[in-house]
Amino acid sequence: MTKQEISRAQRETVNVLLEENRVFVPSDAFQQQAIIHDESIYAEAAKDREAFWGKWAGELDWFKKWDKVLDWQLPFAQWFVGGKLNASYNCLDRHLKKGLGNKTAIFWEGEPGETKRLTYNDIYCAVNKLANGLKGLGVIKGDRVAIYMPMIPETIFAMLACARIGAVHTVVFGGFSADSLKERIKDAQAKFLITADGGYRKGKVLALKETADQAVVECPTIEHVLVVRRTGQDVLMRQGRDLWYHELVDKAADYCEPEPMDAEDMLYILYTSGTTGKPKGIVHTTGGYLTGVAATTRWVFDIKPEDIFWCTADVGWVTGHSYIVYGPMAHAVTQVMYEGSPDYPQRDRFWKIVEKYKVTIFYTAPTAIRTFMRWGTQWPQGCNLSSLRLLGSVGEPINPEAWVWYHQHIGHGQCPIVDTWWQTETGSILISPIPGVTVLKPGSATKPLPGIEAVVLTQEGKIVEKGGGYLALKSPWPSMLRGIYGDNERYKKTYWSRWPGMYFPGDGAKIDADGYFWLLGRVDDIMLVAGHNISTMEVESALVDHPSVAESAVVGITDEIKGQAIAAFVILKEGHKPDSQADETLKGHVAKKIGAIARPQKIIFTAELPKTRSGKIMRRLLRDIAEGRALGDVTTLADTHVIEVLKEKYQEEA
Ligand code: 6R9
Repeated sequence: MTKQEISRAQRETVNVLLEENRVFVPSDAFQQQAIIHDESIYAEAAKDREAFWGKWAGELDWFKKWDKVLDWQLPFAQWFVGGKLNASYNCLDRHLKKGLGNKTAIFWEGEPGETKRLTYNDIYCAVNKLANGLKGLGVIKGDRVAIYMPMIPETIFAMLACARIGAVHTVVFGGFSADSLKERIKDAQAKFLITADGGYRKGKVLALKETADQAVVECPTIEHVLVVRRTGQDVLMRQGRDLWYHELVDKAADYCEPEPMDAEDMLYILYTSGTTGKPKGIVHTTGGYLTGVAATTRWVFDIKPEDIFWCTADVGWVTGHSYIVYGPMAHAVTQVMYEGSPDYPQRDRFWKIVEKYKVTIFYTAPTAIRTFMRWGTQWPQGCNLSSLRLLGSVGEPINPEAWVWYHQHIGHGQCPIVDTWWQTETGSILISPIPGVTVLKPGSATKPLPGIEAVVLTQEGKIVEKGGGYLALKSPWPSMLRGIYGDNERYKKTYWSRWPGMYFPGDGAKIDADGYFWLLGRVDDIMLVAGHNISTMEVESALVDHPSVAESAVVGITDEIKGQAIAAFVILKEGHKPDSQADETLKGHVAKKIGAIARPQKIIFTAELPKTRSGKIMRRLLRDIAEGRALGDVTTLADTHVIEVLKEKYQEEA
């Protein structure tokens, strides 16, 4: 469905339908100013996909143009074969050459409240010096450098400095444990580690260097540890191995020639969030990845030179890589970077930041939106959010209830919301609205972007025209992963073995009569209750639809009669009591919304849910708890305390 298909007369009814969670038409004003404002881009891409991607690759600066757009030896793709470029050059040098050196790149705010404004010139200088410093320590093209840092500008400098000299960065989220860090350093055989003395989170000081030390003792490949002074806390510096960042860059020369990288040279390895099993080192290369993130930054976020963009993700997550560092910086965007948590010192910190910097485009995760809903509207209401013109969501399916709340209370009923589906593996957004073109449906990521061929398949691999099934991608795209680091077999088996020639992302999806995609979460999470497939996400969405529920996580537990029964972990909104009446009400509510088959057998009220740092619920752990098993891998869990509390609670109620 396109805007053109909805007549003006219809449009009024259509906007009323928003109440019923149906559709939202982009306003004429938004459409007129949008970079992409007509749908011909889809047809152009479909007509000749390679030419189309070639055109978007051409928006980057290349030292040498490619000879061939795509070499596809299923499942191994090479994009822009023979082309040479450098990611740091594309994010910095080329802007300076156009006279944008004094443009603000980053408004940074530390959790305790200090601020920094960094221009593209500032970042260019910092990156060049660090690049020279790293070179001086013996880092060469192809070496892996691990980065374990808080959300401070030096994290971006470190990534771009690696890119400048052709070293491969592997960023490990600063909240991960010593074990997670160790596992990733070992898998990547990293020679260098860049970290900080500490960082701030929820008013506390994290002991990053101490954790890094514990990890590095067991990592013989690490030659040097570079330490940024952030908090000034005491840290132990091991002689010969550890160096202060500021001492290294102070001595370094001002200019470092960017390494001409082959389009297919590795840019980074990023370990997936690991909601299931052992983390995989996802490999991204230079030319295709940059093309994908740069193009989607324009299409989806409609970013223009005067925008103030804020992506709240951590840099240690793929969203931070693609939509803080490489996508926005390739376009000389001005953005906000915030170090800490949304409730420090109060629950309006995010809105205070939006107000202060006049953020125009805001990109966050459903888990955060549901938390804001739970905290209540008084927090955003107390701030001026009128600068916002576009909102985004990523990380999980956004339930219609949260979508509408986000639209009304953050987007003052005006901002389109782009629900962006993608993965660490896909590198850039693949299914999403283009806000000046697409009619939105709350809860749907809408349609595959131009140049992306997504389908919904049955288990047997037949295309589903309308209905539920498995999401798959029919053809390669530039920013796709090039493999799992050091494990081609696992790459083939995980992503390419389900149906011939198709990429399987592991997600379930529904397609509706308008060809809109509704993501249903990981297929591992789909429950089989008395012979019916029920997605955890649908039951969660039904629960959150009830006015008393803030958030929920649903899992299937073994049931002798039905095969699986449904257990729901529920967080109530403030002011609601978790009693037996609430229990009955909610069970009845789900039965009414979806059908008796989906009625939860058990509801467990809780104050928190176990999540990864990027906000995904770790259902695997909830299943373990609900079935009384020993807990599996918890290294990617954000807060291990949550699990202990939940276990006690479940045992109490069982
Ligand atoms: C970017 C990111 C990927 C998985 C993905 C899917 C879920 C992400 C979503 C979404 C529904 C969206 N996911 N965005 N589900 N709607 N808009 O999250 O990467 O951490 O690798 O996770 O997240 O299940 O397969 P990553």
